[in-house]
Amino acid sequence: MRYLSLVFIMVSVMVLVGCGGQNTPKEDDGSIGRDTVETTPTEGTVQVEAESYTGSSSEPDSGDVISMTADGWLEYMVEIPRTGRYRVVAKGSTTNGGAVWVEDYVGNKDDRTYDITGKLNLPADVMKEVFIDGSPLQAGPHPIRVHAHGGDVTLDFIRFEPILFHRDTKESLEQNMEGEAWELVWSDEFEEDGLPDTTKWTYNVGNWGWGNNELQYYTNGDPRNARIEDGNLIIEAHKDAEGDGWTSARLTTQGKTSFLYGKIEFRAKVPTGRGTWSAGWTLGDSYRDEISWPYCGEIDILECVGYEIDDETGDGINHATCHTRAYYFKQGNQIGSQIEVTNMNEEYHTYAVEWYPNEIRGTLDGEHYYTYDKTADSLEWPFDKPQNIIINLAIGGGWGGAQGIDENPDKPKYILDYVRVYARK
Ligand SMILES: [Ca+2]
Ligand SMILES: [Ca+2]
Repeated sequence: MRYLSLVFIMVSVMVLVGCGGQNTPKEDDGSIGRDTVETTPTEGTVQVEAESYTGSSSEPDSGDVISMTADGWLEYMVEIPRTGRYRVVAKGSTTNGGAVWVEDYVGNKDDRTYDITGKLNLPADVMKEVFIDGSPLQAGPHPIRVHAHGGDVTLDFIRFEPILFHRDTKESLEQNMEGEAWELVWSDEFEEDGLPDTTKWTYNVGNWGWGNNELQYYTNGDPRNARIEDGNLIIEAHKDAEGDGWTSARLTTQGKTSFLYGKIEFRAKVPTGRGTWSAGWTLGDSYRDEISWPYCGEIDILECVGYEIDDETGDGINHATCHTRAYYFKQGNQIGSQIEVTNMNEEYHTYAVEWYPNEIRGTLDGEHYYTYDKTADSLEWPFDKPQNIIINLAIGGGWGGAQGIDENPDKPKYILDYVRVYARK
């Protein structure tokens, strides 16, 4: 669901900020939730002093803090000890509304700009720690650039604290795709009330913008944002009354089960409302951090934005897209199709792909409307390796927020009856 319109739109966003704190990363399903920061110092934290820069946009002062004007930057080489999701903490201040953001893999061969934090809004005048959660970083050297944005900033340090180490996916299912009939091989029917089944799903947690300047904080096991009710998984976005911004949920099979080939189905209703961005999709199991993408491949199966859905009738549009290194937004050549969907807000529809060894076919309620069949090499066809299933409801971002966000939204609900994977037999 990512990146589609970044080339056209850069939306400046407010991210959630707060006081810093260290926390304990977990090996299993757990990662910290928004309100559950633990205080145990942890292995794997890396702090980079502002004054130890290896490059800069201008000649800064010496001292143990560094000042930059808006659009200034400082460069560092950061050695990340272990692959995982990180909290990124900045200690600094601003006199005029400045923020910082962190660019990863400066000088990468694909000439891309990897924003791995979104804006960290600094406090006025007093030096204080602010942070965002969830930035993906793989073990190894990271040439980073800390950019000032929107005002003058003074920076003391940047710190990377692991909140969840990478887990290998334990089970990979390869589906036979020859034969007439379909046979169910994996599903979640969402039949048992309560939290989602953690033998099937893990949470992606945080508010780093998710590569799209999205607004929401994805929570960890918060039933307000993800719960099973009356046979459905409900992913519900909330706007915090205290002005802390949005929360929502993103569930992935990464770390549990990955899939190679098969028919993947989402039976769902999606929310209306400007700013919502619902998705059911897959991401290559080789994803570790932003430089993995789009080499790892991505298949967007259910993808729709609220401003394309009529608030009255619920009629809207679904988009199916494959992203690969050969065909993606940077070249402006990603391959997708769209289809009109009747009352997608209040009626269930079945959004699916049939993923064969040489072709991916998108269907809506069984009607074929999309084909991706570029298979010349791994840049065109990374789809000979397993993918994880992801379901999420984003708010704002380059595409979802392109026409603004409703001022007084109801709680947008993305309702899934089931997710199923079939093989042929
Ligand atoms: Ca310092
Ligand atoms: Ca169900």
